[in-house]
Amino acid sequence: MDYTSIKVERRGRVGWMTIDRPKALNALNTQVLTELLQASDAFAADAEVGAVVLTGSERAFAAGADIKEMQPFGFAEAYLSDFASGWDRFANARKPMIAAVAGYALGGGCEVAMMCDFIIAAESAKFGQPEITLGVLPGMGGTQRMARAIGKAKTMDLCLTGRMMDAGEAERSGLVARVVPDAELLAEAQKAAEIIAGFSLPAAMMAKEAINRAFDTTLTEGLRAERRLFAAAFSLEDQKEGMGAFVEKRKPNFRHR
Ligand code: CO8
Repeated sequence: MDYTSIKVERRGRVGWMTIDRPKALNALNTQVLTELLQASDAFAADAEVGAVVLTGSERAFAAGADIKEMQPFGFAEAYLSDFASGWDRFANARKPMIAAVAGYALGGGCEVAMMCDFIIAAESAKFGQPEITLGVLPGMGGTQRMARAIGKAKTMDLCLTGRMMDAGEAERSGLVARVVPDAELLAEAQKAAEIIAGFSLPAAMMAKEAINRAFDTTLTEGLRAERRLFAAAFSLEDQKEGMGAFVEKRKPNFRHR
């Protein structure tokens, strides 16, 4: 597939997707979604890829869903377009995925960053759910993922006032895993992704699956799920290799990397 709205490349064992609509501050239209799904599927199928990074530009990760595309919609178009279900598919990618955010991550942009497993933010990053200023509300999971990530108080604040949160506040509130200087963002994301990609891929995917259970089930069920996955990990060759290497005081060489 020829990509026109994103850039796709592999840097070692890390798959990179860069949203590339500079004139619209990387607004997320149907084409961006289609291409991200295509790239994500390709990385899922590529045994050489152990982790994925999603990023935008220095000015904007993404300034939201494309307002110009949505503006003429009535209820029927919004309902039938089923735009959100494509994003659900994107969010369900199974390999670890990091969002590297500089500049604006607003509305759908913030929501897509939250679909990733964790966010590394540049100091310039600004997060917000400004849909209220457009007469609507978040529609790609913002009210749900943000409330789970940072709690009710700040989610209500951001969604009801439409204000933006800078990188420091985002880190303090737990939305963001790390904040780094802008010039170091991409290198930091690559480094983190390389570390993940160096481990056993099934173990990393199982850890991701277990953590995600925390967001949609009870503690008892979540603990059960974790225990089952933990026991299953002992059927992996990589468990033999990882624990064997520790005992033998050498570096592990995971087979399923
Ligand atoms: N959609 C379309 N175009 C956009 C968007 C957007 N979200 N954001 C910016 N652009 C365009 C501008 O229209 C402008 O284009 P042009 O040059 O042709 O006029 C260009 O990008 C540059 O933008 P600005 O001139 O506005 O740049 P500024 O530096 O002055 O301002 C801001 C930057 C503050 C980021 C400003 O652009 C802004 O407020 N953008 C909109 C932010 C926003 O409201 N985002 C939420 C959108 S709604 C949403 O995401 C809902 C998600 C749920 C969808 C669910 C579907 C099922």
